[in-house]
Amino acid sequence: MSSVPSPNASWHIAHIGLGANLDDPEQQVRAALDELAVTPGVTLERRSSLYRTAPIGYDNQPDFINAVARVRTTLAPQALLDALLDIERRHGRVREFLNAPRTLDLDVLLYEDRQISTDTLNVPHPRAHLRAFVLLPLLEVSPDVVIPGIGAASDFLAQVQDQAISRIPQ
Ligand code: PH2
Ligand code: MG
Ligand code: MG
Repeated sequence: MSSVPSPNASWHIAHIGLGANLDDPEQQVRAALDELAVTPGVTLERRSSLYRTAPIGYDNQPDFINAVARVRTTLAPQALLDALLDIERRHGRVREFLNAPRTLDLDVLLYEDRQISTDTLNVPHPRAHLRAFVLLPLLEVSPDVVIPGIGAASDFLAQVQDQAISRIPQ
């Protein structure tokens, strides 16, 4: 459940990664961005373009559609994740195996400059800097963003150049 912000709650910048590769993935991602925009305690600041990307980790599955959203939120990191999991469930997300095809995956990539490690949440996302499908849309919404404990996101672009990704024109 996402909570309603109190009048004096403070706002935090977070970056959310979106991914889908089943059941009209473009529509899944576009709809999820709209749902994020009306989530209580969340304001959508910027949405990246959509990108078509080759699957990483488990090859034998359809290409993905990926995007990144920059939000302002009054939700604490775990409450934000819970709100994202609610949206995933509404999109019929089923967890079959690690890196399996999915109707929708929403990840907290960054939450301010915080480093968080709990049973349910690892922020920054541990592989964000290794994946073109994260870095390109992330840099589109926040060109100067720094991944805490890792470095400037733009410094890692050269290392993901071999990963297939193409921006979908609006
Ligand atoms: N997500 C994964 C594993 N592999 N590959 C692409 N292209 N896009 C994804 O969103 C993705 C992936 C695990 O969350
Ligand atoms: Mg996820
Ligand atoms: Mg993921």
